[in-house]
Amino acid sequence: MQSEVAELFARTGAAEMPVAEFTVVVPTFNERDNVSELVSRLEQCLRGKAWEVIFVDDDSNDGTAARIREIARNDPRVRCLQRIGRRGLSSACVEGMLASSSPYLAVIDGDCQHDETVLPRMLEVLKSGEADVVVGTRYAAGGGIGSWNTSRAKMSRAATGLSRAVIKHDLSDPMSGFFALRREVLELAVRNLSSIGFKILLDIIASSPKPPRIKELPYEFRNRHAGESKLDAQAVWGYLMLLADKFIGSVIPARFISFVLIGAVGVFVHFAVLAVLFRAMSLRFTLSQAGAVAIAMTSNFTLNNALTYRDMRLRGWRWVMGLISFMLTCSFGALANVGTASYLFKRHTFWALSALAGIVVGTVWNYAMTATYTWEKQRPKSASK
Ligand SMILES: Nc1nc2c(ncn2[C@@H]2O[C@H](COP(=O)(O)OP(=O)(O)OP(=O)(O)O)[C@@H](O)[C@H]2O)c(=O)[nH]1
Ligand SMILES: [Mg+2]
Repeated sequence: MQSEVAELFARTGAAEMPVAEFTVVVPTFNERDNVSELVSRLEQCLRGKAWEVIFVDDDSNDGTAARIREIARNDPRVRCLQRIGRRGLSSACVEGMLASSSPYLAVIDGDCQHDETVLPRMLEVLKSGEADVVVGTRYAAGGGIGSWNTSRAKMSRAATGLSRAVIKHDLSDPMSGFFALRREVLELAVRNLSSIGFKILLDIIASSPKPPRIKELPYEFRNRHAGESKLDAQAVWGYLMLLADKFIGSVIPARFISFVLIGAVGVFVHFAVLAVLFRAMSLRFTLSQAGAVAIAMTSNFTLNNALTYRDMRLRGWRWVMGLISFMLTCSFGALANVGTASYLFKRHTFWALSALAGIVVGTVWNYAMTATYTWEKQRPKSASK
């Protein structure tokens, strides 16, 4: 096989072309004004090394992909992987790494907040065989969180504490988005990855069948070069979903857990609206109940669209079509719920147990059907902004 490959190289002239041994993967969403700056910084700090950079852009609406291609037309070390109708930092990093063939891989943010000058040392550590994964840490001597305010710092500390529940390593910064690893680490973990949310390093470590050897290198977190942060409340939910998936994902899908929790919030919304319409405004009960159902369904749909299905969020008229399909599906779910509960109750099952069985059947139906007909089928074929 090896001689076959060598023969092919000799015939095609590929042997003369430089081949990357270090791929830097950069997830981007609306980072147009950071792209050239990052490429020139990479070019400076990795000069003399066989490197390449793969930007994985989720169809940004600010022209990020076009800017990357403009650079790539003059620099074969630069590539753009553009994903349509998809969102998600973790899945973007995984797909970027899978699109390369280098033995050594790194992930760095596209906004120049990570200190790219650490990359050559990361590569050295990997090549020396000292570690399988090298993590850029903000929480070791020599590192820092830059100008974060106290609430952001507290949030990061709390999230770091929670991460200890899913990984055994005593890492100072398991939430880091800046790291490098040997390809084998990815290959061993890739089929177990959750690929949910922002925390791909944590996902890789928690998904590795045998704990990788990890070394940490400190760096000082910087301010964004340009553009705006994408870290929001939904990213926090994504993190909780990742932890849930790591804990019980092999039994219950994380999306289902999110769907059920949001369903529970819907019950509160329902009662709050009912109290206002029926008690405070003295409307007829049937009318009040119908109003409460409509508002609770709309709020459930909105929350699921923003949190459970963040990576395939519906917008514009697709949002409206999604809401209609969600309401229709959940109405059938309610029928399945009542039907199951009544059937069991008539057969002398304890009333609370009958009701619980109805709720389980209705919820599973709602989840399974809306996953397909509300989100999968309505998924945008073009940009999701
Ligand atoms: N492909 C892709 N990249 C994303 C997505 N969300 C964020 N990113 C990129 O991931 C990197 C980190 O996102 P940031 O918004 O900078 O998050 P952060 O650094 O934790 O937060 P800040 O400190 O506020 O900037 C940036 O390069 C983003 O452009 C996404 O859904 N898809
Ligand atoms: Mg950032």
